Amino acid sequence: MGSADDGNSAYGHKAFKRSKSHFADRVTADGRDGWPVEAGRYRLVVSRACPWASRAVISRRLLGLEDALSMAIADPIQDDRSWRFTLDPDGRDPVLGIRYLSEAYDKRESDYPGGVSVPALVDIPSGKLVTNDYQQLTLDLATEWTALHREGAPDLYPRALRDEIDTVMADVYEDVNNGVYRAGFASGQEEYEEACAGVFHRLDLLTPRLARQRYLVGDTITEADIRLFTTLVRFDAVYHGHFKCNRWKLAENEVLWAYVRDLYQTPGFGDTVDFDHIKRHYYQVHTGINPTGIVPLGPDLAGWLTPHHREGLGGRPFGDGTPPGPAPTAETVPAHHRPTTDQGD
Ligand SMILES: N[C@@H](CCC(=O)N[C@@H](CS)C(=O)NCC(=O)O)C(=O)O
Repeated sequence: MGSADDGNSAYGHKAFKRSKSHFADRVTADGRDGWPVEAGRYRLVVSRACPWASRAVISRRLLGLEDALSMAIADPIQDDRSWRFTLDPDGRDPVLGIRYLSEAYDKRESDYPGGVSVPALVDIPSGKLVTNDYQQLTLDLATEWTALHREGAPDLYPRALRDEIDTVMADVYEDVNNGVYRAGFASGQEEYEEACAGVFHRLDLLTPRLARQRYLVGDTITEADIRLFTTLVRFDAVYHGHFKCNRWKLAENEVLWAYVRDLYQTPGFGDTVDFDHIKRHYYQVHTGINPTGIVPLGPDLAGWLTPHHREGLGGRPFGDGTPPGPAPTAETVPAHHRPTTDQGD
């Protein structure tokens, strides 16, 4: 698979190192890289298992870009040709007409030798990959795609708060988003201990901050919350066990557990989360660290829907905007892949 976080290749005897996105063209309002923002032109290819792709999935929902930017959901289990569209009829993405995401990479650069990763933005007319730069992708959805945002879309990267958002995100990336991977794929005790300690050190620092304020920066949801959420929502399901980040479970930290439940219950966050894809991907694909491929039954998901009582902290989730409507029917996460209420839904 030659992947960035693939359990079989990413951790040899060297420290885990995340490979850089190779294609970093940007889709912008002025089209300066040759890729102008245009409704219906691009396809966002994701795996619901992947935390980096999930950032884009959430941003797209919050900003109401579903009609303008369609989405392909890959099978959570890659094969030796990487991400594939085996969830679709005939195993082909119905819009791009391809069976493997690598076909879009190859169209962009023939015999592309690097890893194939999600999220990926693909130009529908040419079938070519435009970018797999997940760090820039969500910032561009927030700031370059504004002409196509829904009415009431929040400002996820407000100009006045960018320095603070960038600072928080840099620490969260290093210690938390990527820290869990460094712990999980560590090939030595010392490397593991350093990464695992870093994860909890950062979470310990974030806890008093999030005890005082509802969101990470300012009083509304921003890009910083999206990036922390995508790791926290996976924490007890995969990082605690599979990646050995087990000083405590998120559900044992009253503040962070309430924070992540608050976001989970906010339209555009929890409705993108597929716990089945998350668990099967990590436990079945990383055979280097889970050779049996056995997927654990727990944890119990019912807690995700319990009251979080964070409204008392103030804050306006969408600022002057409004929450997004429900996810398009075709993109609804199956009921047995998410927590359900006792009444059934
Ligand atoms: N590789 C990307 C980050 C995105 C990423 O690592 N995605 C993972 C899934 S969570 C992926 O697609 N890995 C390739 C694979 O597993 O085949 C980068 O660092 O620029």
